[in-house]
Amino acid sequence: MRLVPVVLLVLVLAACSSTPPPTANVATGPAADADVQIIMIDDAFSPEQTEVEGNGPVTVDVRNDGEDAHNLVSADGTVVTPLLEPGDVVSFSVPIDGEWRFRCTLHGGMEGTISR
Ligand SMILES: [Cu+2]
Repeated sequence: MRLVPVVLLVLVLAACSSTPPPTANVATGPAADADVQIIMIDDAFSPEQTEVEGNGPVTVDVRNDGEDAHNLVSADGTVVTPLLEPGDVVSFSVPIDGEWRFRCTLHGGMEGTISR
């Protein structure tokens, strides 16, 4: 009978560990001195591949220079931008260790990576 509370505790801990990763804070407008600048065109990211140095979170500016709306969603789920209309800019910072992949969910093949 004494095992019951222990089993319940394990179940609660297991439930807590399945929470999704935190989403990066996406702000409207450019960040001061962003580490990486990504331009959206129709339909691609420019540059598609960026390499960064150093440690710590990487600040990223994303600007839509195309005529269509685009978004940026990271493969790891940390960043989901709103739909960017032409001329819109957003910025965010993400921890990057290895290859950080992202894409536009509206246009197949519109993809990119930031790696370190
Ligand atoms: Cu797009």
